[in-house]
Amino acid sequence: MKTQVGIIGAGPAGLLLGRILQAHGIDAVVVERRSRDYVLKRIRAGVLEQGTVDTLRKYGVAERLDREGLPHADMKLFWKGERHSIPMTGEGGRRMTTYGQNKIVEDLVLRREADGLPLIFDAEVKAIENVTDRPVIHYDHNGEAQTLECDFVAGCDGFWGVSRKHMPDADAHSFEKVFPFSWFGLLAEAKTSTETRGFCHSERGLAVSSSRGPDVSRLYLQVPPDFDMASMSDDQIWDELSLRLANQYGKTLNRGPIIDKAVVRLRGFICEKMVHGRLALAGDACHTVPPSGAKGLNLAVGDVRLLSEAIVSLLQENDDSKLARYPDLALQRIWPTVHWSCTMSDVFHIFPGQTAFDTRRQYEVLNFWAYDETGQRVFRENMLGRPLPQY
Ligand code: RFL
Repeated sequence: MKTQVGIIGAGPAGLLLGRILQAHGIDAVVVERRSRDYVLKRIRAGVLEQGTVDTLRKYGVAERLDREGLPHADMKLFWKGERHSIPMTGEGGRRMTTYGQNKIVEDLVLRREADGLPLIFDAEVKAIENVTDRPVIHYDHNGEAQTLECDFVAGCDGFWGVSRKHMPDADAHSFEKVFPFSWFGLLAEAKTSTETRGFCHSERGLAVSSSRGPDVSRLYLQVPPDFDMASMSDDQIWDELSLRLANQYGKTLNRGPIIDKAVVRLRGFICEKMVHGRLALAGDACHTVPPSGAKGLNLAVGDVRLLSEAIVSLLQENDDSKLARYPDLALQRIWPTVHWSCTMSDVFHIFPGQTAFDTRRQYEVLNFWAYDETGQRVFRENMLGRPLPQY
């Protein structure tokens, strides 16, 4: 098989890239390791920056988002038994919107299928050959080895993908911090009350409560790095969430059946080597943020906006100057955003060996964000997200 752009990975980055290239008349084939069912059901991010919402609107995949997305007027932070609300509307009405990543992925998959464009599930990419000239993607599909010849390859295959391995000296250009804890993510059929929704610093460890719809809650608990999900019953999970999020505030959590559970290790990671010949990386393939900043999906969308422009120039005008600038421009947004996500992690979690002195320092940062005008602005601007650099 032949195409102009081979896209590895049907996450938000790969699917959106396919959609933008389609709008510019460029052919692409998306190759995805997992099954269609798995990809559509995978629960992950849910907090969208305005730039992400605007991008999805611009490319005609925001009809359901406009109907079902929940805008945030504020963000609540809890600590030391007190609750504080930080107004979240920025200049020009910029705001954050809650809408599940699984729904974005579904909207993009259904759109691509309706347009009759190639999207191959259950197809694991094993290697990319001839990256500097005319790349060939080698993948396995239905037990058979297949090839896809391309003019360009976009590695949108997430943190554990194969694309980054084809960047020369990727390790020498990579920077990583692994945090000494994990998040236990839960999806529950339970109404999220506005009173318990927010980010909570607790001496028992972080807890987060957010909403994914009128009757669905998304909840997180800080847990040890080697946490075994089977070690807690659903009642124990709700009891722990209540202890951290509700009891000391005189509130009660709405409980309901837990329909999804996952444990994710927190890490910050950036690979600055994002382009080599006719291969470029985007999204989690070249950076991972701890989920505490709710930024991973938003960063992926920013990368894809920049990369798609570079690919259009390369393939339609034979101009590779934008591709050469893509990493530097994208990193102008990636580094401060990864820094912010790590700062949120530093402030809200209890670290091994943490002293009362360390906890009081965390309170000081929270005081600054909640009560100081400059601190509120710092918090709001970081949560609302950075503008996309322009070529
Ligand atoms: P993805 O979504 O990981 O997609 C990569 C795809 O590539 C496929 N793949 C391969 N396909 C073919 N051959 C191979 N060899 C392949 N290897 C891998 C994978 O199966 C997959 O389908 O990366 P992408 O597109 O870059 O998107 C990134 C986002 O998914 C990620 O940054 C966010 O989910 C991060 N994140 C959050 N981001 C936000 O903006 N807001 C949030 O509120 C938020 N919360 C979260 C999060 C991530 C979490 N976890 C589970 C990591 C909460 C959690 C718990």
